[in-house]
Amino acid sequence: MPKGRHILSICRRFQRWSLSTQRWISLKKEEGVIKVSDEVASALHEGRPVVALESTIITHGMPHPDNLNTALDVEEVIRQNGAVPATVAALKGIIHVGLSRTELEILADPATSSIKISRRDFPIILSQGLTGGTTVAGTMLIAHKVGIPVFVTGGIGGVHRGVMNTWDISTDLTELGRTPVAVVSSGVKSILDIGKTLEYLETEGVCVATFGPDKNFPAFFSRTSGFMAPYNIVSALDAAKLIDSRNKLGLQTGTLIAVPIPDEFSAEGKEIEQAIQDAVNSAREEGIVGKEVTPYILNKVNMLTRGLSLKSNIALIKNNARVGAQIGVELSQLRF
Ligand code: PSU
Ligand code: MN
Repeated sequence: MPKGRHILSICRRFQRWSLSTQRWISLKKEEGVIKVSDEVASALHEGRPVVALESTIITHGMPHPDNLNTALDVEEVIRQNGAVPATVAALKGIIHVGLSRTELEILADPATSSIKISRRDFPIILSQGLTGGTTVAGTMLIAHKVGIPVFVTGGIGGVHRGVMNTWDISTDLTELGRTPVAVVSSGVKSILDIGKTLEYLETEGVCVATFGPDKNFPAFFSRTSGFMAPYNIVSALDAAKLIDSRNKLGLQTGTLIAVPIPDEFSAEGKEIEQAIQDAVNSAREEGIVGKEVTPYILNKVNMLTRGLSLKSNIALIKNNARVGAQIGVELSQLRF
């Protein structure tokens, strides 16, 4: 081996050792609080790509048994694309990173009493030994603690319509402002105020890029929202370089990569828009507030569209899982 290459290889080995030591030291602090599965732990240790997944979508976002089937399918897509899936959730007060099939079944079971866990909920979950699904914010926070740089979901929370009266702004946005994890999602649902959500992300200093040739920020069910993201990237390698550059500068902000729903599943139609409008109105009329708002609206939209929205939802998450895994693979090759 030429001398230069030899030195490079030693440097990389040192970098890998130092990263896993740092991770080990920080995980020591959380011993007994966070349990990383053997599969995820060894992938992290060896510098292989790992992709985090949220679980509020399982506990509060989809009906049974679609929630379980989708969770299993999404993990499979990530494996097929060369990464290790790490679904995050809390079971009896222990935060799990990487779940067994039985654990996924428990979470997906409507009979399990599950809390929706965002950043503010962790102290109660831990101190009272509770079970629940982590939101985008909750999952980002844990992913970062254990050293997982990429996280895949369907849609993130955002600024709600009617925010002037309710002040309802998802913690997902502030988490993106303070936690260096890349979130791959299909933008935000138009149950939210998409323009204000993008403004808020700008305020939080989050680098937002659409994935594809168009800067039009996707609106979950539809490929375009009419609101422009500041940037677009066209490949998993570009996404990995974006994340890597952010890390090189030591920025502690998240990155949002917005992947439009595949064309054949997109529903620009009036039907979903009308259902969203009706669901937002009935949430207000019924006095739904706080963390109940998003699950209430998601469920109502699904009922009103007779499952049409659920089908699109499942298709886009699987597509995001494919893209997220490819980004994870590219990133692990850049790092080592
Ligand atoms: N949007 C969806 N599906 C979801 C959620 C949002 O289309 O399942 C979930 C995610 O877990 C997200 C959370 O982090 O809802 C946001 O909730 P809130 O608006 O209460 O912050
Ligand atoms: Mn809220």
